[in-house]
Amino acid sequence: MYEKVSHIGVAVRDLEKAKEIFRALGLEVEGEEVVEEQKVKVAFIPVGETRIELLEATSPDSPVAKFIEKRGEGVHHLALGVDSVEAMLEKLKARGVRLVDEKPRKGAHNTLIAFLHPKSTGGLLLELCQEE
Ligand code: CMX
Repeated sequence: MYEKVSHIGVAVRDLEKAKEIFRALGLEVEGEEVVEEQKVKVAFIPVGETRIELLEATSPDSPVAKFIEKRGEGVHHLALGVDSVEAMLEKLKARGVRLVDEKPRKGAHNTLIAFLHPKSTGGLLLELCQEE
């Protein structure tokens, strides 16, 4: 089942600059990590039980680099926490939802993740996220 809004992904050109902006707003930045599989460097900003995830591309063919090139910096995706990504993918596939990932992949901070295609979710990139 869906449990919560896990995080909101925000695409940034420069992670260091973005961290300073959020620190100036009085927020704590933590948990920096490179997620090789997604070609991003991330840092997390906890706000209650939800986090803002800052995303900087680590290569020009990263989905985040392509996104910024096309749309500029800003909100990139919404991640919904689920108890099982695999089970949710099965359910959504059966309902005809277009999946980016047919199988769970490794996300930041020991999570399993999978993306749903924005073309079948009203233009919003949705991520399913399971804490391991
Ligand atoms: N939100 C909404 N729409 C998006 C989008 C996003 N973040 N990224 C791309 N799109 C749209 C594009 O605008 C485009 O729409 P139009 O055809 O109307 O112009 C369409 O999706 C196709 O985009 P594209 O630039 O041609 O890119 P691709 O088809 O190569 O890839 C997508 C699109 C969503 C499949 C790809 O970006 C993807 O696999 N994303 C999931 C992985 C990801 O984003 N990882 C980084 C974050 C990792 C993390 O949180 O750890």
